[in-house]
Amino acid sequence: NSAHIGVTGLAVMGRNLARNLARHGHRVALHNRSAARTSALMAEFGHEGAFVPTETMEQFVAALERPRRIVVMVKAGGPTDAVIEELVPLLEPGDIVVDGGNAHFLDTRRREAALREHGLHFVGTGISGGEEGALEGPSIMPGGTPEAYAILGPLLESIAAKVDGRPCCTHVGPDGAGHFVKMVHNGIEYADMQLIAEAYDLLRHGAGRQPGDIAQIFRGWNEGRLESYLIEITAEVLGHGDPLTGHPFVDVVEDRAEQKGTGRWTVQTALELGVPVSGIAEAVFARSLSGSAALREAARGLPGPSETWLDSAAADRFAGDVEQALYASKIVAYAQGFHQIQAGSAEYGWQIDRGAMASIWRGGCIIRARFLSRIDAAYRADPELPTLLTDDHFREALGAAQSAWRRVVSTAAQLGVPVPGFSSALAYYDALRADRLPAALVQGQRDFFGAHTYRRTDRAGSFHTLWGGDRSEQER
Ligand code: NBP
Repeated sequence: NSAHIGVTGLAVMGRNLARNLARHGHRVALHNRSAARTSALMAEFGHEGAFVPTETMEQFVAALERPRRIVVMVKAGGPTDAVIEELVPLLEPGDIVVDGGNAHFLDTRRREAALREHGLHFVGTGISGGEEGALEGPSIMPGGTPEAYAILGPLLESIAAKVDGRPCCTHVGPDGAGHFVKMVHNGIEYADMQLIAEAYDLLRHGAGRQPGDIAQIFRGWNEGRLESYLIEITAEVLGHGDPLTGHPFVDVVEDRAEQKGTGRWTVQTALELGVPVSGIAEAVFARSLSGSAALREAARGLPGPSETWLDSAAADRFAGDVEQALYASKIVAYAQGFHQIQAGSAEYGWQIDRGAMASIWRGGCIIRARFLSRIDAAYRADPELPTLLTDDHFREALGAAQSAWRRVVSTAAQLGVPVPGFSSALAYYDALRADRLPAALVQGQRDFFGAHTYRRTDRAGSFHTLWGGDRSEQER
């Protein structure tokens, strides 16, 4: 009567994953550092399925069929290492340790290499969907070896969200690939949330709409191509009234956005890889700016434009323009995220199938959206697509949206509404499609002050101009 799988770490995520596994007919061994969580789970939900509660790590390991499948669901960082250290001496070659926490992919690479030395599989696994997703069906992004996936995959697929009958779970690639993709997922989530927030801000402080009306506009958008979990919950939040004051909820919440750090990791990693994820970076910076209380207080009186509202006819047309700008900017944000996956995959030799990532994000996770089927289709049509922007569907959508997009960004600038997400997305679009970039001038400046050399458009080799001398050109 051995358990099929074990979960150690039974806080909100681990507890719900264990229940999800049990509900799908798997016998689940349970363990937590403090036994109180295990007994609480048994008392409340023990009737939901076949659980094997254990109190010590030895009992937990002994309760599992071999090769053992152990999901570690503890606080990321030191606690994960502590649990691994405790587990490893108790395991046997071929056993599989799954880290379902939000680990940094470089930690996952380190742990995978260390466990491989012991003949153990280490499967760093991104799990998105929060508390509810863990119970009802998350999007699951497992890394590690194909051998481990062959043994583990069917269980994970059974508890993942399903879209069109397909599980939102697939083997992402070796070692840290799963946690890398989860990280980029979160980065895209930051960008998407920022863009939606900017759309709200424009409708509120440009077009003068009230939160309840904007909620209606978002509900309408959620019937179309923008249909997504984030748009849906935005309408819910905007439509909510504060029970205490009767004011719109959004007006009584402090306007300082917090972060746990995965967006920052995405940007830091992108900087290392040299991938321009400007939309994700702007979203992370926008949260930092919102939290810069002293700066904002000091700057409050700075002059703004004299014109601060659209007239009513323009305001009526504006919502349609904002929808176009939001869709176009969203395409850019996802294009940047998928570029980062491509670059990470190339750097670490992961061979990540980008279409499959779009496919497993269609359900269960925070960025789930109708739109992701389009991305899946784009990569199925051309697995080597250099950027999503040039896929036929997205090219057409961007072409159709661009004049509205430009009107929205220029209106925002005129009215003084900050739209770093919309405007950086448009700048990225215009920069990528430009025939010539002013980077040529930057190269000239670098050569002038630092003799950093430049390449010519008409000849091979590196060159330096004697700026301080007769301005002749030398080949370097
Ligand atoms: P927490 O991140 O709050 O971690 C609490 C768990 O870690 C408890 O079981 C606790 O045991 C255990 N733990 C700690 Br803290 N230090 C330990 C140690 N030194 N040795 C053994 N166990 C230790 O739990 P969570 O919110 O369920 O999240 C679990 C993981 O899933 C995290 O990595 C999180 O980033 C990730 N994640 C969370 C979400 C979400 O929406 N919450 C979504 C996706 C991923 P104790 O009970 O004895 O204190």
